This record gives sequence, C-alpha cells and structure tokens, in this order.
Amino acid sequence: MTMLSTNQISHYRSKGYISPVSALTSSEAKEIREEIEKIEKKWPGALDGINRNYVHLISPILNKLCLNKNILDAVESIIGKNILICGTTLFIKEKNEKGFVSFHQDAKYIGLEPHNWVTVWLAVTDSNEKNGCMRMLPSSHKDNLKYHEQKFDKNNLLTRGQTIKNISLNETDPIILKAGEISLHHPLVIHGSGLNFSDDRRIGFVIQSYIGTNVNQVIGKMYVQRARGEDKHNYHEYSEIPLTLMGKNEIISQKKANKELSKIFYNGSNKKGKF
Ligand SMILES: O=C(O)CCC(=O)C(=O)O
Repeated sequence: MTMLSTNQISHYRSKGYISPVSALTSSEAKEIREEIEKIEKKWPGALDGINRNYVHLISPILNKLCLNKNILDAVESIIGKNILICGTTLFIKEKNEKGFVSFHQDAKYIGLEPHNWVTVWLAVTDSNEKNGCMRMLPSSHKDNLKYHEQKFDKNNLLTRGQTIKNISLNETDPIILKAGEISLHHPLVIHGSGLNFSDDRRIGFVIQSYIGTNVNQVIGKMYVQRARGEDKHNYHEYSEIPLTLMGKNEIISQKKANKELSKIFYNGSNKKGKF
C-alpha cells in the first residue's frame, strides 16, 4: 500500500487539498487520453454536455482507472476504507476556447452528506498555470458553505456558473500536475481555474467523488460502484460495470445515471446550463 504520508494528510486537513500525488505513469496517462480521444472521434458528441459525466460507465478502461490502487490508497488515507465511486466528469479546456471554472465549493449543490468524501482530479495532460490548472484557496474548507451567485456564463465549465465572488487570485495556490498525477480536494475548499493559453488541450478526468459508504444523497438518487471495503449502509443504487466501449447497455446505464444527476444539479433552479 502507498497510503498518503502523515505530512500529506496533515497538509490536506490544514489546507483542504493535497497535490501532487503520483498515480499513473506518463504512458498510462497517454492511454487514458487515447481512450477519451477515441470516443470523441468515433462517436462525435458522445462526451458533450451532460454526457461528460459518468464516463466511467461507457468505457471499461475509464472504469478500471477509478479502481487504480494508487488513487484508492490516497483516498483511503482521507475517507477510510469503505469507499464508493459516485461519479466522474471530464473537465476539458480546448486550446482555442475560453473555458474557465469560477470559484466554488463542490458541496454546494451536490447533496452528499456528511462530507466524508473527496474529489480526485487526475491530470490526463499536464496541468499548469499556462493551460488553466485548478487553483485552491488554502484552508477555505474550514468555513461553511458560501453564497454562490448563479451566472450561467457560456464559457463556464460548471453547471450553473456558480460563483463565489471576490476571491483574490494572489491568495490561491496553483495545482500544478504532470500527466498521471492527481490532486485530492475537500468538499468545502474554494477552487476554480482560468483560461487555457497553451497550444494543446487540458484534460482533467475527475472522480467526483469518492464517498465513504456512510455518505447519503439528500437531494436525489445516485448510482455508485464499490471501490474498496464493504457497504453496510446501502444508501445508493449500484450501476452496471461496463464490459464494452460505448455498448448499448453501457450507454443506457450512463443516460440513466445522468438523468438523475441532472435533477440533483438543477434542484431548485428554474434555469438549466449545458452540462
Ligand atoms: O478542471 C477544473 O479546472 C476544475 C474542476 C473542478 O472544479 C473540480 O474538480 O471540482
């Protein structure tokens, strides 16, 4: 086992995130990029809009990635040994577009209680200040949930364009990752990311999130998979494990999960975004 060290765990507890942590080799990260780009090329539009979510349900390779031992060891160090995967999202910033992520807290609209969960952001490509890496406001997870303005900007990669205002960039830490490395962040830590000024796309494969089996969904329904340990709580429905890339059953399973996810994301909102 390669659990996080005591120093890494105290960094997470004190700052609300830990980064970088090694997970994949650069050639394994390249295979993940190839899998994503194969789907984009062979099934145009298949990863657009809401379908950027639950991508681990349409690809056996992406599904296996969520069970990567290095990732799960790091996750176990934070939330304990009974772990479920409750979602994945691709955060892709194209080189010629103006995609950004406003400062927000993940826990705001997701309905996962208690906060015994952690988000893993895997760099499929390098992620740095030039291509719009994430930035964390250190120790902000020690506060409660903040007011988020719902802006619905067209270039915002968040569902509602939810924004915590007046965050000073100077006070944030850049999360610089090589392809294959991960960062882990707390449900309440304030984070966001800027534009991609590089000449390649920036791809983040985000497991959002790994939850302890004691975490319930208080807004709607979520489809999970067991990652480690045992689930004595049985709060959630279990999704099918994908056997074929973009198979008929796999697509049905992703659509079913995304329909429920959309209800959670837009609960109480009279407007919907593109994701
Ligand atoms: O990919 C990004 O820049 C932001 C992703 C994010 O907000 C998250 O993983 O919680």
